[in-house]
Amino acid sequence: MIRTDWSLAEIRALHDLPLLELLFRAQGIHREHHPKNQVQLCTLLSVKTGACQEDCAYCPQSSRYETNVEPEKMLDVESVIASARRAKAAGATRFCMGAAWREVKDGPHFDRVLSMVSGVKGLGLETCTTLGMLNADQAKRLKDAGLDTYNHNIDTSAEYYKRIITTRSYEDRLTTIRNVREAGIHVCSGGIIGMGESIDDRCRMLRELSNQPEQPESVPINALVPVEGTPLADRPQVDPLELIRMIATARILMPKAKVRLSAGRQSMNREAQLMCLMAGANSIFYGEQLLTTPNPDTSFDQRLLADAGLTPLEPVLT
Ligand code: SAM
Ligand code: DTB
Ligand code: SF4
Repeated sequence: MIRTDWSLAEIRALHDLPLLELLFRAQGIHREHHPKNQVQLCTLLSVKTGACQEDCAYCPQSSRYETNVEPEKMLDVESVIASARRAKAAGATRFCMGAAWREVKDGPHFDRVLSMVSGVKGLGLETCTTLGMLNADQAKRLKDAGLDTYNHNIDTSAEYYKRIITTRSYEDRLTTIRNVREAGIHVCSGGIIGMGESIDDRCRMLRELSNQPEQPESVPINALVPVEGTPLADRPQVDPLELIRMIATARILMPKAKVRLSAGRQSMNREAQLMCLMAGANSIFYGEQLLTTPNPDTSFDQRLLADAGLTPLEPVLT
């Protein structure tokens, strides 16, 4: 039932369907595989901000660009658990911790992340981390600490990737994803639209994700948040209809995955956000901040859910 042999032409044909046809098909598949009228609330926290050596062109945390992100020392375990407790009290069921690292290095910082994971898990929240590249042993240690999911995006197509990041390869990314998979951790992998890539690049990215031997459990679709000082600062805002098409196509290709309406909601109206949910998105980021950029207020999202008759999804712990 789950196909992992999609061709670019097939994906492009889905992507380019008349929008209402695409939405209709995506919503049908969504209803077969996911509870209706539910949305998962996920809160993000940057546990180590800025001063990153990498050159990811979209990222305000790279030390190579002059942005308004102030590098910060890594947070301590107690303050992360306190944030997670607040997120839970506000209604989140998943807590994602991010670090501005190229890769995980063994040592006290990684040990601290492991304690953060166990602590957050202990609150009854789903845990997710995004820490850069990971080897097999590190993946296993995260699993043992109670990690449910690891986020590592492929970001775009293999071809366009080289225009966005030069300091680590597409193949490196796929290796990390394999290490995560082999450790028995759920894979969260997706990408960004609005970086100047073509529609075929977007479809190639979806082909890479959906043709993995085991499709990712979680697929974040981000609209670029253009940040002053980064090479992509002047990119125009993504047209929400393009984001809706991406989400719907991802939903059809990966029926069981949680497709996540991720960065970029701040510049979208409520109707567009609801269309993303109708297209098959399962979750939103919930809380005033993503990692370093703003996200809608929790009160805005609570209203959105209430007005649309949506309920927050209950946590599923592995
Ligand atoms: N440093 C780790 C890494 O790069 O793997 C983890 C954190 S990194 C910020 C996680 C993901 O956030 C990136 O792969 C990218 O897809 C997304 N991201 C970063 N900056 C973004 C932006 N300005 N707009 C949209 N998505 C962004
Ligand atoms: C993902 O795909 N999107 C999130 C999460 N994974 C870690 C990050 C979005 C970051 C947006 C820019 C910022 O706030 O720094
Ligand atoms: Fe560093 Fe991650 Fe930002 Fe790239 S995306 S510059 S690796 S924090």
